[in-house]
Amino acid sequence: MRTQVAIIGAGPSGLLLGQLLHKAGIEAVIVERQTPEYVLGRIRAGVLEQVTTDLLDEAGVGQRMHAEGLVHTGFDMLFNGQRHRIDLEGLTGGKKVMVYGQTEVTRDLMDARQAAGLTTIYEASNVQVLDFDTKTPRVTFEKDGQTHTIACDFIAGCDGFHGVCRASVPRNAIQEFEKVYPFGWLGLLSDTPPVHHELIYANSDRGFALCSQRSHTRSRYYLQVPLTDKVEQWSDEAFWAELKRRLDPEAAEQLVTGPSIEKSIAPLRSFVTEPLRFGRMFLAGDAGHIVPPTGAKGLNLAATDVKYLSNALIEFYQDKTEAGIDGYSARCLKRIWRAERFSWWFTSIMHQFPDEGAINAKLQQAELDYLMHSESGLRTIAENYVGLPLDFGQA
Ligand code: RFL
Ligand code: PHB
Repeated sequence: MRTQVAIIGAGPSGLLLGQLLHKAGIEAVIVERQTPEYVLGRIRAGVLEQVTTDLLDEAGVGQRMHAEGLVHTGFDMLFNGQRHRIDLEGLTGGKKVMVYGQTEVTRDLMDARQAAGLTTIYEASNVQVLDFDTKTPRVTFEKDGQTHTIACDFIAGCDGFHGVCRASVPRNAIQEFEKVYPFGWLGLLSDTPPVHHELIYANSDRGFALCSQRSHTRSRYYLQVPLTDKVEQWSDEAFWAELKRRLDPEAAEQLVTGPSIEKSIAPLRSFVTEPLRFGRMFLAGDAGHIVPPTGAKGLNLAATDVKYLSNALIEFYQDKTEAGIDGYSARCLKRIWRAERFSWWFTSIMHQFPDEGAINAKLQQAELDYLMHSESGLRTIAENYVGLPLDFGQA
């Protein structure tokens, strides 16, 4: 088989890249190791920046998002027993975010890909990326007991944190920056109305909690838990009881509980790979970087990487210039580090750090109190949360 761009991974990064390239008349094949149902079963991101919703529109898949997604103009921060609203719209000159689940984004992209008759190979095992330091890279994989080869011009590594692309780069050609946090997030999805019409990020002395949502009838909640906790230890009843303890009395009283549809624990990590280009292979999305979910930046960063990459590939094929692919890494990394910094900082002021002593909690309270009473403090949170413009760092 031959194609122009072999995309590894059919998560949001790979699918969006496939769609943007298709719109530009560039051929791509996606190779994914899981089934479509498995990919859709992973409950992850919920908040899309305007840059991301614009990209989904550009890819021609924004219709259902605009019909069913929830536009949010602010969110609440809870600490010291009190809630404070961050007026995103007022503080950023009119910017908003869209609450629309990653599952739905993925489903919309999968449907569009299928409708356009584009090739996605699911359940591919032993995927290998080869010769990406030459002009004739190859991808090999096994399926139905046979080994297949894809010859291509470029490989796009959209295969997430545990993928094969980054792992195939020689160790002396790559630098990795990493911070692992001493806790995880236990997430619960339920068909219950959200406790509040906007998100609540809570710093409590029992640990962080987040009240999010997927629709007016479906809620997503998270609790900070020790890394040693196992999801089996957490009954639904225990989850709801703990969440109530971390909320203010009004929210605790209004919380509607019900059976979980999904429950899982995710570790928290800050991680960046430099560079993101290795000859004719590029890393995009979680394959190249991870942010702790507190700032809701992971999927949004993935979308902007993909936009930069599709622009670079379009320039290569249409304008016969390599300037875009040469600049890909530096262009992405500038934006990535800004989002890494915000996600790390927001995580550090909202969670309990067991090893840092009582002084840490006191300093957090002082910082939060300062931020809530400072116009520039509030603006700092709001402008980072709604996200940077796509052309950030171009001047
Ligand atoms: P994905 O989604 O991990 O997809 C990678 C795909 O590659 C496949 N794959 C392979 N395929 C072939 N061969 C191999 N060897 C392969 N190895 C892996 C995998 O099966 C998979 O299908 O990466 P992608 O596409 O870069 O997307 C990134 C996002 O998923 C991620 O950044 C976000 O989910 C992060 N995130 C959030 N981001 C936001 O922007 N806003 C949020 O509100 C938000 N909340 C979250 C989050 C992530 C979370 N977890 C669980 C880490 C909340 C949570 C709890
Ligand atoms: C979610 O709804 O899953 C979600 C929302 C905001 C975050 C992280 C996750 O910061």
